[in-house]
Amino acid sequence: MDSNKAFKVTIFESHRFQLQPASDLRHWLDFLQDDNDLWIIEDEVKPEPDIGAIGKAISDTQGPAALIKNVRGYKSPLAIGVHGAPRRVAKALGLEKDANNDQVIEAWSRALSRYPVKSVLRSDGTCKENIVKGDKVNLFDFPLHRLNSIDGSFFISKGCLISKGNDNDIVNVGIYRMMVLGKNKTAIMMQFDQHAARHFVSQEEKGKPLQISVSIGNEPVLPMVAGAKMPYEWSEFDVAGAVRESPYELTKSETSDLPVPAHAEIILEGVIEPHLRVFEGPFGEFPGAYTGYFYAPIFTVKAITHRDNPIYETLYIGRPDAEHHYMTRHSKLATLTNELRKVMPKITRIAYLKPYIHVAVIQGKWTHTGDPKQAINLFWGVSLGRNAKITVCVDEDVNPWDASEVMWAISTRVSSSNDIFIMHDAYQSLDPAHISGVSIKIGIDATKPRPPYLRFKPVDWIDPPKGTDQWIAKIMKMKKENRDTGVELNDSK
Ligand SMILES: Cc1cc2nc3c(=O)[nH]c(=O)nc-3n(C[C@H](O)[C@H](O)[C@H](O)COP(=O)(O)O)c2cc1C
Ligand SMILES: [Mn+2]
Repeated sequence: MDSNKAFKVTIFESHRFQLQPASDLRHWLDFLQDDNDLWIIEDEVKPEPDIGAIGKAISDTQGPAALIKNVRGYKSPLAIGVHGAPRRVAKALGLEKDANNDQVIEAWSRALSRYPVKSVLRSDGTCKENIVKGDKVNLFDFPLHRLNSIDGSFFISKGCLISKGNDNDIVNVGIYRMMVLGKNKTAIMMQFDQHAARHFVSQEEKGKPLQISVSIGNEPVLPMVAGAKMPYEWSEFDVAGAVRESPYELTKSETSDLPVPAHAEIILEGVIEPHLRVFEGPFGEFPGAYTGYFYAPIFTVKAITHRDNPIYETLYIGRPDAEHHYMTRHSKLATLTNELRKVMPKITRIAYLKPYIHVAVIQGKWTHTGDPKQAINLFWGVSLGRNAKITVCVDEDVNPWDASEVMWAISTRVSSSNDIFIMHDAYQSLDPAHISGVSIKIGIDATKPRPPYLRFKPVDWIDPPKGTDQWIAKIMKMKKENRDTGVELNDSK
């Protein structure tokens, strides 16, 4: 690992790591190497199908992260699988490698309660070691590839997109797939309710382009935050600072005022043009199927800055569970739990069953028979609740992370068809069962039956007052005798 020596900055011992998170990707790879969790591939690797196949193999086996030093036809090394195993996600949070799901979520909850740890703006940054502008911009300088064989072009899959709509907006960071259209152009697929999409639409309505920067090759916390959903008013940089318990170091972009991670491997800068769209796709997505075409806006890259010998980072996306499921499931659950508990404090835990993200389980200290249904409807209405197609509610004696316990609850506590309900016309543009972008959600109340305790009797139907029939007969008789009663009687009687 000769040239890799150049990457070495400091080596942390595991116990110190909790105090000093990795400052950049190289630093993190060094730590993984020392922890026997990095696979350095010296042999030449073909961009296709090897990069995708290596990423898929790491996700399937929860193997080590890979640093591929020699991609055929390219100069830059490539990292894949950095978040491709649960133990690396735990380590990136400064936890023990065998931390369980509840411990990881607890760590996220503590981190979110520390928000904000304000980022700091430096005048310099290693991401500026090389600055390429204008005609010299060439995305093909980096080892682009298709992860899956029917992908419509090369996709940049692990870029953290930084944007700010109006002046008073916060700086947002989110992960968005970018389909390469040429040496300085990509399409960007943004589902309409995403924060970057809001920024874009706010500018497009004024006929203005949206300035963006995209950070590729980051220390491991930022992608976990950028791929989850934080409140709109929060900056993901200040969340990453809260997770790391140290301010995120940023520096200014070359072509705009947007801040970017000072020690990222590669930064792409440019604009998303207003009122311009292109067909984007197909792309092998996280449910394990290709999405068709989207009509997506276009990113024109005006400048690229990068470190010397930049490491291009990517991840494998495909049939679950893959790297991005490991990377974001806990951060997503921590924010979802926060959102739901604000309305329903009786919710105790929220979990995903394998395959992660598609099946969610909400555990609660329910007191009213309608509580679980309300919780499921809430879940469907908040940020990334839409990702789960099936949502199950369970009681406190069921471990929501254990599929067999959840199945037991379903088979013994679902008491009638009322306990299984469907929301039609749900938004989920990536559901392969509903390529139109209109999906369904299935809710299952697998909790013990409880009385609707606010009523004194289960059902209180209103009976007609005593004697009503006799008065009806009287009126009918008057009608028959053609006497004007001032009352229209129902002809069918
Ligand atoms: C690897 C990966 C790729 C993603 N690609 C997209 C994408 O192409 N379009 C999209 O709308 N969301 C995509 N997401 C989901 C968003 O990153 C996620 O919903 C996030 O909350 C968006 O953040 P924001 O709303 O703060 O911008 C992706 C997530 C990951 C982890
Ligand atoms: Mn956001």
